[in-house]
Amino acid sequence: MIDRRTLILGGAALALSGCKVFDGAYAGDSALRRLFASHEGLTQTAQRALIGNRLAPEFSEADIRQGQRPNGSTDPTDADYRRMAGSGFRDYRLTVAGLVDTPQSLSLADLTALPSRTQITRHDCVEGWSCIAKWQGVPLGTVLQQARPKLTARYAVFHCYDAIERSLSGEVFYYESIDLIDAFHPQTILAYAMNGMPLPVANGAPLRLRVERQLGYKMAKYIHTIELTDSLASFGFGKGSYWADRGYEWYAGI
Ligand SMILES: Nc1nc2c(c(=O)[nH]1)N[C@H]1C(S)=C(S)[C@@H](COP(=O)(O)O)O[C@H]1N2
Ligand SMILES: [Mo]
Repeated sequence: MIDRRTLILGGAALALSGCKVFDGAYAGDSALRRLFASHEGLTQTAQRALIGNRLAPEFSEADIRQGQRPNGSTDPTDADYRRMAGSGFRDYRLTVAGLVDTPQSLSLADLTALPSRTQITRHDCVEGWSCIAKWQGVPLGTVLQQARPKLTARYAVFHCYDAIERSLSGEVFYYESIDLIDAFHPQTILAYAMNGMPLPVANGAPLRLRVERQLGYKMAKYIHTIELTDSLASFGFGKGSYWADRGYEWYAGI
């Protein structure tokens, strides 16, 4: 199972790698990947117990070797989205709804007026590449606190502007979810800036999630609504995550 050597080697590889298309430690077939990201490795509960509430590693400016590689949707075609993007997201509103006492509708100006956090972290995509970038945004916990979650709330579901799939039965818009432990983690932010610039459209403008201890697909881009819920059963095929509903892990811990 997990021997000390694997963990130490994994840690060293993490510290050394920059932004590479293929990174040894997290390549699709590596031992570390299998250990941390598969059913054969650890159950979600054991994984949680192992990593606890630790912080994800943070890096220095010198570790940023290239721009964040855009992946998944990179240019939503939704008409409302296009209109907002055309005017610098002046009319953008983030809705916070569901199991909250005071639902919110926040402009970008509202969000950027809140205390922000900046972190240089490594994004690991399940496809086997990683990138280090600097992210600035408002802690998700701050925004959720303003909405006053009800005691029954257990998950935050993110609804996005991009149709990731189109078929005869209609469009499927990207959706993701995390539990409130991760939602209130200090490094979990709603990012509006990347590498010192406003978040580009390709990377999720105007607002995307950073949940640093999980894989890239958890980090919803193009967020318009955050919905608090006590159950994921009614979202997508029941897992509340576009990719988890299609076979990936819901808890994509790294
Ligand atoms: N709304 C939305 N969020 C998304 C995706 C997407 O297609 N749509 N792709 C996910 C995946 S698989 C990855 S690796 C990251 C990519 O983020 P980036 O484009 O900033 O690199 O966004 C994630 N969040
Ligand atoms: Mo990804």
